[in-house]
Amino acid sequence: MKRIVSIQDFSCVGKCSQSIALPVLSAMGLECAALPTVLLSAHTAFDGFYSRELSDSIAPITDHWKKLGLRFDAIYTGYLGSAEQIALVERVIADFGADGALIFVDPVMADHGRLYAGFAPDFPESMKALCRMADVITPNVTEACLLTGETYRERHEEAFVRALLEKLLLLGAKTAIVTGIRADDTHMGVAAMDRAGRFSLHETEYIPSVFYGTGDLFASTCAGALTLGLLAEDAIALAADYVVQTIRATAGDPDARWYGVNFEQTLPYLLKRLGGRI
Ligand code: PXL
Repeated sequence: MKRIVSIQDFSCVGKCSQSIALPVLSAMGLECAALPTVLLSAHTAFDGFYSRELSDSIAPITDHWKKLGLRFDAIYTGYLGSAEQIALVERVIADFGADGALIFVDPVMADHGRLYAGFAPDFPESMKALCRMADVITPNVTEACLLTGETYRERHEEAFVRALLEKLLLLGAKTAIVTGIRADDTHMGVAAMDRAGRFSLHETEYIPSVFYGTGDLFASTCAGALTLGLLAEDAIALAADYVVQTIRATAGDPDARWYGVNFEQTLPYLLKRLGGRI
């Protein structure tokens, strides 16, 4: 059984980060270890949330893992609280990524053209350094623009997407994946490019509503699929389709929570799509 470590915050309420990664990756047949970076009473969409960075715990936890001789097939990073935390996570990657683990970095920091609240303007510079250590990076369009210096825009024709991916690859990853591509009013897309220039674009129906945690759901599923050995083009299609199924289920649920998506209900879809790969 393959083992992946998910490095991101733990929000006690609200579905994002670890509370998506753990169940999704476990359902995909992977052993999922968790390194929580920040502890929040609820994710940042809730007013008045309590938040505490767990930076002091990172080295003691990983030192113990080193003593145990633990190794990981994949290291997956998501939301990190500060530039200091990024530096600590770089150490974890240097320590545990040396023997061929897949390094998957979701540079969570922004959406809809803006940095998330709480991040300093120079945070993208630190995130760039983490991306340089990755095999695979999965920014959304806003994050990709912040990482490459491109100007953010609302519509993304293929030439723009290709140029963005080429610039992202210059950061050093083997495969760059960009999510949240809007070529027109009715589609949402995700595109991947590797260093050999292999390009794939997967489009799904655009459902016009904003749901929290869909980026984390995409990244967790994609990281899991790549760890299981799927090709990038198959991993992005699987993850994007699962997210759309989940948004559809959530949008159709009169009892849906405003703070997250009903990914629990659509896990059977994900498992069916994975078929015998687990
Ligand atoms: O979904 C990304 C994310 C992860 N973790 C926390 C967040 C967010 C997005 O806002 O607030 C705590």
